[in-house]
Amino acid sequence: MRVVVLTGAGISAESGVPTFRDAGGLWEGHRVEDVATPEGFARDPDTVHRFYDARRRAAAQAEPNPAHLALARLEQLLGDDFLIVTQNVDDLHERAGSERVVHMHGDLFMALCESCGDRSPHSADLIERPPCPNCGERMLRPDVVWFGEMPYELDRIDEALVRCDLFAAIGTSGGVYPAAGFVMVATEFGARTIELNLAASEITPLFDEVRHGPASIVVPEWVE
Ligand code: BV8
Repeated sequence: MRVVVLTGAGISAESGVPTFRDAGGLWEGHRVEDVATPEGFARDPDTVHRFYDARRRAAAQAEPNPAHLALARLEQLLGDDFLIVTQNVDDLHERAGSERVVHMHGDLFMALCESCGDRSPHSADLIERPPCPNCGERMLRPDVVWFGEMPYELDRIDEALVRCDLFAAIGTSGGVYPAAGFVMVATEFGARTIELNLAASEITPLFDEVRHGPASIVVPEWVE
């Protein structure tokens, strides 16, 4: 049984990491779409650094919840037949023990150098413009995928979607593509699909089965 699980901000909500919808899509009065874009970063890098520095600090304080831990148990059972594709940029899946995790929208704890392209682990604030460990230039940005940028590892994700027998989406509003379209790819190639979410999402109608409730309850129940 090959299983692919797509996670969104809702799986980390009970760990105290705010979702995009909870913030009402705003940050310091800026629309997230304006802050999480290359144009927003070019226009006002300090605001964007403040946005990500604050989220990195919050994520570092958070702890994995029973939903993250249940998925780590499922990976123990299924091994290479299991894959998490997360839209989240926190590291709670890894801290729960998951190893087979694709961060398609990047990782708060990695920095990308705009000068030499080097990607390196980075957990401190970037607003002070620390030097790139590779080229020394002070051109580091958060290694996250902004709107209009190409998500990471789409080929690997596509291959897993085409081959899987079961596709689950957990804690995502299904408003951002190409992630929101993964359920259609899995369905097209014969997988069964299930959505585990607090409430109906934009893609609920596309799933074979839907279970509503907080992830820390419905995910362990589903895994057991
Ligand atoms: C791309 C990283 C080219 C940074 C993020 C028109 C039509 C279709 C597409 C587009 C279009 N116009 C533009 C596009 C493309 C665009 C897009 O989709 N725009 C949207 C706004 C329409 N997409 C892109 O630009 C992507 N790149 O398209 O490249 C391309 C072309 C073809 C093929 C490949 C590539 C790149 C998008 C990535 C943007 N970066 N994040 C950061 O984190 O700051 S997006 C960010 O928001 C997340 O990563 C996530 O993807 C998205 C939505 O967030 P969710 O995780 O779903 O969270 P949300 O708050 O929305 O919802 C929470 C859910 O949890 C809710 O349903 C709630 O009910 C539930 N919940 C809450 N509490 C709980 C819970 N569930 C369970 N338990 C709980 N306790």
